[in-house]
Amino acid sequence: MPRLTMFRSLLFITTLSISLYSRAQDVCPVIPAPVTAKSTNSNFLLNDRTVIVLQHPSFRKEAALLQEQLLKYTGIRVQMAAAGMNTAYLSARATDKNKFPALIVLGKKSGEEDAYTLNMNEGGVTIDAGGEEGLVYGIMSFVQLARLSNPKDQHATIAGWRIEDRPVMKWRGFMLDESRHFFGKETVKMLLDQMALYKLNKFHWHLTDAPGWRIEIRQYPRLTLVGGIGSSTDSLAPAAYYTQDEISEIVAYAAARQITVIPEIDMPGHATAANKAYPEFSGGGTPKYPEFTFNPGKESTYQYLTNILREVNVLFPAGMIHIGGDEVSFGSASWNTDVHVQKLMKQENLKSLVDVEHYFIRRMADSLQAINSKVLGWDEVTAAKLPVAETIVFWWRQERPEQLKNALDKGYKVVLCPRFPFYLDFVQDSTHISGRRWGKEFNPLRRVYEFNMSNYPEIKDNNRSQIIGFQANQWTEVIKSAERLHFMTFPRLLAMAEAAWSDPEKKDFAGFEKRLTKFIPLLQQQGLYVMESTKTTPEPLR
Ligand code: TNX
Repeated sequence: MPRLTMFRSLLFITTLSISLYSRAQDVCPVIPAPVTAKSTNSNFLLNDRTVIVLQHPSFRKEAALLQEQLLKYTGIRVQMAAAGMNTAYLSARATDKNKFPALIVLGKKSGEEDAYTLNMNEGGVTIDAGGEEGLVYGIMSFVQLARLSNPKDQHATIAGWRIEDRPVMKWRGFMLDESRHFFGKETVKMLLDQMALYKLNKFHWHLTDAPGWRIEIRQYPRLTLVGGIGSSTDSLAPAAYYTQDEISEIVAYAAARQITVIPEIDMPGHATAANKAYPEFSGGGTPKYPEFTFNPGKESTYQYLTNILREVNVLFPAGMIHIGGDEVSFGSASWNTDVHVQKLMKQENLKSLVDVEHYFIRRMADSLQAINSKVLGWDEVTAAKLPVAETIVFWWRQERPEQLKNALDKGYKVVLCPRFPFYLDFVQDSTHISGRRWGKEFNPLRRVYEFNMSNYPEIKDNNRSQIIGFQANQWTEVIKSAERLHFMTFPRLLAMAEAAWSDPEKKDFAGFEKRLTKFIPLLQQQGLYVMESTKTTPEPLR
């Protein structure tokens, strides 16, 4: 090879490897991808001498969360700084590293509650946030970076980043159905831990449905003692439910992680379990869906359900209750022959069963308004003439885009959770056996990740602000074991988290997949059974 050519190719290889190297350094591994992240070309050493400094007294709870998360995930025991210690130490430390421990400084900055800045270098880490929400998000980014640095023996050398971040969508939700199968509080706490790590902030808890009623109501104890018996796969399974103390424990656990818990008490359909316990309020059903509805024709039903909602509202400080409203037609044919419903129809001049359904939903919405609770419902409630400012509609029927359009035209706020791609009970791979499909369609990781509002012609510049966020729903008719629950939820929930948090313009599936490979072992370390590849991870069938 002539000398010049050799020199050129050497130069080429060197430049190529330098640029590949610096490109690798430029990609911040955090999921969901931050708005901006720049390497600080420095390492932060985290160890047992690291201390946390509070620059704002209201951040004490978050400091405790940071300590707890670092201990849980890295084994490192950081302490709160002794009184009087402050950022002046940072410069003192710069001159004498051995004398002063590195600091993590938690501070406040102006701007949105959920925005944060994370700045890491040799001297220390600062997390500045608009409010408690943003601070927790900054903490979670830092905890992710700490975990990804392979901490060992109470030491972690963490590559430094300067991150400016805030979410695109305000509602980043996950729904769990515990009526079909009951998983219990340890599983729920594990899910809340994962939600927090990936900055999801709304846990929608589907607590009642046909197979079982899962929340203790003191005024009506048979709801759980009788209605709690059974599941989708075993009608005689012993009563399983959450006591009110357990509900409060979980609500507090979520709150510490900036997650709001929204209970769902499904009505007037999906009520079979409740009707087993209190048959006097049943409106009947059909042969396929027996005792499926509450009775909208009896005045006593409204009092009963209002009493239940009043008790539920005390347990959940969210100030919002989801009252379902879905698939009432599965069982409402029985209303045609119910004397109470027939009387109501005459009295209120209701022309059809759907009119009755909407009348019922409106009455329950009135009850919620009277206790200052927002009304949340599936997209069936769109036509019920609910108070626009107090209602959130969950669009789930992807085959009915007109429901999304109606909801937007009427001015409702909307959470997008269409079956495609946000129903996690659909299989994620063509080879999988257990789980839902719709014809040939299902929900692979890529489809969840690539969800983009701009693909929906119903969503336009003038109504986009009504879309408050996205939500993944986990229905559990054929999910019985924790192992299968993990398998069906992860890693797709991380893809949903990034779709909801990050800038849709900057999404890149190949890049996401690459970052995800580093997180799979972290999920596994938490005891989660997660699909790495269809070849290496057998599908748990139940
Ligand atoms: C529809 S989504 C339902 C659920 C089922 C789910 C199964 C919704 C409001 N209703 O009751 O579990 O499909 O994918």
